[in-house]
Amino acid sequence: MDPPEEVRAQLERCGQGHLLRFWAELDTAQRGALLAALPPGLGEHCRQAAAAGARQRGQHERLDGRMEPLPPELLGSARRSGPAALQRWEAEGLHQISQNKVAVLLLAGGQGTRLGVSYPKGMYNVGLPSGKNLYQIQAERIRKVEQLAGKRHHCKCVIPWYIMTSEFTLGPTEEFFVQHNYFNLDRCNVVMFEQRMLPAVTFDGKAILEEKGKISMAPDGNGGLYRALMDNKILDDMKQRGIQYVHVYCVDNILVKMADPVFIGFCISKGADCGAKVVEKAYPTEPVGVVCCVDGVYQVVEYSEISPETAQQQRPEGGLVFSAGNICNHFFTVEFLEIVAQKWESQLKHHVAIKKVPYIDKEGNLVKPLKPNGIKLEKFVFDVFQFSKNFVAFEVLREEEFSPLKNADTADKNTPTTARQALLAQHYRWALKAGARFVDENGCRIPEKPSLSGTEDPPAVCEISPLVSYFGEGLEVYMKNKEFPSPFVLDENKVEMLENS
Ligand code: UD2
Repeated sequence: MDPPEEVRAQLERCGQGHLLRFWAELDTAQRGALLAALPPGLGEHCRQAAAAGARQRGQHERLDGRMEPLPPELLGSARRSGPAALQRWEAEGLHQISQNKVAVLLLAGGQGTRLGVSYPKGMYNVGLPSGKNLYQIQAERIRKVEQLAGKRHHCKCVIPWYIMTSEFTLGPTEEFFVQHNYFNLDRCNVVMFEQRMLPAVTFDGKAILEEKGKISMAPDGNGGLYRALMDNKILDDMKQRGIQYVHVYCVDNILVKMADPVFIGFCISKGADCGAKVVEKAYPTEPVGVVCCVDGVYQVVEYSEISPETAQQQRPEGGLVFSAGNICNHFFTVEFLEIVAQKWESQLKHHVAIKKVPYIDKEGNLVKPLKPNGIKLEKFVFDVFQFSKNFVAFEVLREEEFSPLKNADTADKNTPTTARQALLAQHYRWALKAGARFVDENGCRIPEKPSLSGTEDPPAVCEISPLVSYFGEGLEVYMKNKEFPSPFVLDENKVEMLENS
């Protein structure tokens, strides 16, 4: 059987006739699947990708001369603010949570290529004593902060969890949540939806076949969020539930404060429609975007798009000029998301990623290229900051809030080991602050090390379940002046035992 004549003619016209090269070898199902997968606007997409790729390989768009750091009045800070302000923001955040006006939205459509696992990153277990994976930690933090807000305001409240997945991650993520009984969340409050995919394209503008009957597709970037919100009627769902504020975050930060009341309260108290959490950048080439102004408009310049010279610029008093490191934790009002989705989504720019894309050559062999051969276009979630009427940024302490899992343990940064260390260092600090003491297997006191950095092993291993404490609060009652072995896991069962002891 020949492909429908008009399809062949259409593909030939837009320079994509090669996609039917192996038609004769495909069975009926494969033929059907190939035709069904031909995306609308394929020719235009391939033209755009090749042009963008050529521009990028020539030179990055030069933003350097146009970049300015964030004005200080726009940058709130957990470090520089006194306890009264922090408590005020936290109270505001908890109040909004208790009113069921806050949701969290996870960006989980990425492929996790750098970590090198074939399953979604959220399922990863970094080797904590409890064996918890990232999804479980996040789910338990949601439950705890719901509890804190409910207790303070004498009510029961819900933080819906929206999870954006892609063709690669939806199936396994759903299955994982079912297997784990949705980590004891009510499953009607966990809403998974899918982002779109785009074809990978060669430098000369041809869509790439990864199998004889299959085009190589990749998710359209975490900025695909805005299209996906519309495609899946997620904003309608939010409005039906009365949600007004959304905390958007990326999957791999083991220290993420889910629905962080302080951040949410800060943004609301400033009347912001859009906000970004930042940490001070650790070193010039750290792979985090910088939040800054370009031509007077707030935006993030991604680590792959900033020049080394600009990244290295120093302030006269010391420290980097562009130091506001994006940690992919954003605040949006639902109203702002609606305006973006309806009015601005189509104007979001495509960023170019040049990648090694496996392909089927003319003879029908699968080739794994050693050099980059393909262009993937992606939108970025933060590219909507420019449309904000009132943008704010909020600086938090790295050791308390940011330790991303990006690479396998063969790398020296952002690995399972560094993520585990960061979490255990934090919990050790919390335990010491609550008055705990640790002893070794002979009952001897383990010398304390209160000023522990996030990148070394604490002298005693103590993991605190998020179901017991969200951010170090309420631990004195279980830990003050008590001795604990190392390793020690403070979970709900232990809490019960300690209460009865
Ligand atoms: C992201 C930020 C970067 C910095 C860093 C901190 C973007 C574009 N860049 O860089 O500025 O803050 O994180 O850790 O936000 N994702 C999707 N769909 C996609 C692609 C990615 O949902 O098509 C998700 C992915 O699953 C992850 C998040 O977006 O949760 C960030 O993706 P990444 O890890 O590839 O981003 P990275 O580290 O390059």
